[in-house]
Amino acid sequence: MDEIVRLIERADEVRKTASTRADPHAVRERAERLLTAARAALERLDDDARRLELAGQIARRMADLDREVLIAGQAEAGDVARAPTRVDDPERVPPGQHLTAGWPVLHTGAVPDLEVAGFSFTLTGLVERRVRLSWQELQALPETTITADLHCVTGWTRLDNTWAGLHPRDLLARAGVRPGATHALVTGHPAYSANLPLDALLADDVLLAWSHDGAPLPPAHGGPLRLVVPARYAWKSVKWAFELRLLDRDVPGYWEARGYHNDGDPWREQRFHGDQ
Ligand SMILES: Nc1nc2c(c(=O)[nH]1)N[C@H]1C(S)=C(S)[C@@H](COP(=O)(O)O)O[C@H]1N2
Ligand SMILES: [Mo]
Repeated sequence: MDEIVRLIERADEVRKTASTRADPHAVRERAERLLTAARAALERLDDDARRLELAGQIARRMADLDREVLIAGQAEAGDVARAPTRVDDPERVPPGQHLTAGWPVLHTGAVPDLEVAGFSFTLTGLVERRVRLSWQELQALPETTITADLHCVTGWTRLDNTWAGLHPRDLLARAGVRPGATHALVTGHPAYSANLPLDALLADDVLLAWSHDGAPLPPAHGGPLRLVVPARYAWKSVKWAFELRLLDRDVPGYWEARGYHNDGDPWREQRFHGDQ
């Protein structure tokens, strides 16, 4: 544990030198290596509460490093229409967020190669019937369209995204919700997940989206199918989603188990474990 704290402190010291050094890129890489080592060392920690606390400290710093890169503009996607970068009502933008015209691509691992021909989506857990739907069967369900803002925990917000796809309510109508279901875990390729209370999953503006601004959802952004949860930071919007599991308890997803906030409400700035 001392080793982890030391690695985090060293990463902070390295980052402090960034403004005085000629090569900020090298500084960033060194800090990232130290934090990656700290994250790896977490696996050996038995104390769950302490592990989550340290994971939160690491995740916060990693997101800061990402924010610096994203602000430098390296991740402005070129192949989508520009989103607005001005608002009449400043209240529309959650605290600590800035507007991006492009659409950064963010995920762990590589973009999976998914053909719609072999794609299926499974409803499981506390459902009346476990159901697996092919792409063709999904297309036959009623389509819903929403327009919503997307807020990433690294600090960018993309306004006015129009998504089309399936509302979880219409999917769950096929499987039936068993009494006792209180939470949901949505899983995406290759090994990613996010948790939500069932109420939050069933909110009107949540979607399993297959299109964005009128075009099929690009693979890099989660095509063929991704979850969209506008009222939470974007890490809950699972890309390449293939399973919805209903549960009678809250099971943390990929980032929630690695130091991100369990709820992730951008209006309350619930970014990392330890925030309110
Ligand atoms: N399957 C999967 N979905 C994912 C992620 C991931 O690593 N894997 N990253 C999440 C995070 S942290 C963010 S910010 C958004 C980014 O979505 P975008 O690349 O379309 O902007 O995807 C989320 N969904
Ligand atoms: Mo993210």
